[in-house]
Amino acid sequence: MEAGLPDRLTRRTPKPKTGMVHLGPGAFFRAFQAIYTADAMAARGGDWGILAVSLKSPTARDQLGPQEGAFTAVELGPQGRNARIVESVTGVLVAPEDPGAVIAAMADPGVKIVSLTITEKGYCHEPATGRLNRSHPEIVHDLAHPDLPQSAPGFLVAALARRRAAGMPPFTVLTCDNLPSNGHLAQGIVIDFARAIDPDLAAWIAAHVPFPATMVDRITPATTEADIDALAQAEGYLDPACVMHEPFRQWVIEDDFADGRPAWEVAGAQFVRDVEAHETMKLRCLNGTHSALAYLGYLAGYQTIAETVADPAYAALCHKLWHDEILPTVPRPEGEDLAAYCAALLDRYRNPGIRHRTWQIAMDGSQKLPQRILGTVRDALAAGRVPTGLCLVVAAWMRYVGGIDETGAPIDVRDPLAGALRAASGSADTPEGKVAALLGVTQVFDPALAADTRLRAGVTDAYVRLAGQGARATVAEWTGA
Ligand code: CS2
Repeated sequence: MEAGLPDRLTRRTPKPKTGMVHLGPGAFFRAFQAIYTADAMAARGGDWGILAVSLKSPTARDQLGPQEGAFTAVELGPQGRNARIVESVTGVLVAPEDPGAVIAAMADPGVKIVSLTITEKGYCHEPATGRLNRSHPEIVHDLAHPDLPQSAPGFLVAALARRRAAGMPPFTVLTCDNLPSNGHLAQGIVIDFARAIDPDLAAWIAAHVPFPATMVDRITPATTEADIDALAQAEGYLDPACVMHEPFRQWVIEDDFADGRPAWEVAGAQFVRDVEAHETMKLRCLNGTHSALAYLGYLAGYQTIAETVADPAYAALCHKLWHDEILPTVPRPEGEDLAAYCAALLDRYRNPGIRHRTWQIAMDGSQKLPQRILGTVRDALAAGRVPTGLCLVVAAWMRYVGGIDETGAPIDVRDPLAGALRAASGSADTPEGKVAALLGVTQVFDPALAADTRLRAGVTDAYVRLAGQGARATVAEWTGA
């Protein structure tokens, strides 16, 4: 050890046997599924250790590997912090280093579940339609080289093909990303991919592989160097794999598994027959306003969600969006009180311990807008209402992807379509022209919605206001705050 540097966190308990492979071992997975699984195994046992697979970078392996999968989860509540060590992860593979090892791990008979937190873009789908994007570069590659995949659909199909060929039962595919009907969406993508290489395999997947839907919820900002330093100060060890999260967690799961599952219910997971209503509530109420605060907050110069909602105009924005535009489109899930749900959301956003950057949430808007904002817009228009607040959010996203902020500084736009969006925005000089060009991006806006003159007029009007007076004044004007 170098003088002054604390020792690295070390594993304290023996590794459990691996029963799950997880694709996408980022902060959210660690703060969520890894904890639920650790709690389930602590209460009920079971061989449900998780082999984590990073599809892109070696970061997760470099963080978790030297700690044999152990990491610290720090709960940050209004009352203070509470750290615990989580030991449900058994190892980390880096897929590009050895795709064959990943397929072999997924095809291991001890593995009953393959779970995913790969973010929206990891599904390689068309956000506007939910179908596999056959011209996505990774899909083009994987269809040409099915044994050396790069994408999540490619790995799932390769491993399922291996199991089928060996006469083994399939695993359950458990998607834990913020997408509508996420199980159904993942199933459609996997089957589309399989059909392109082997129609019999596609039929076997359709008949035998469960894809339960889930709703996942826990606010988990990206870990920063400052978080790692603060943990080292507080606990006396170094843990670059640590995660910071809010106290709240909610996991709603459709109980449809091929070959067993951890007793996640002991940790509070809700097993229900119909997840859809929960998912719609969460995507539209939470993620919808999160994205609203991200774009409108970022443009106004706010760094974090807590900072943004400390401005009364932005708290009023959330209330008005929920009450006037979002809740009228949301069916009440069993056991939920929608007004209480939204009130609790604002408290969660206000949590001073959580530094969730507007820039982080603004990322990948092209993949997020359809299910967070545009579905609500479509339902409101169909009911004869023009959702002017959500039109303002769409306009703020358009300003954001234009790439220049209100002070004239460049915005670091992270989005798989960043180049195309920037080009669309730059293709016209007037607000009308820019809005029309961006509404023409069919990966995001389905053509029927984009052609709605009420939407076009609402977004254009909001864009003019944003460009003329800035985001803060426009939000204050809209809310009357
Ligand atoms: C956020 C979500 O980054 C984002 O886009 O809206 O990650 C959000 O924090 C989670 O869905 C909360 O469960």
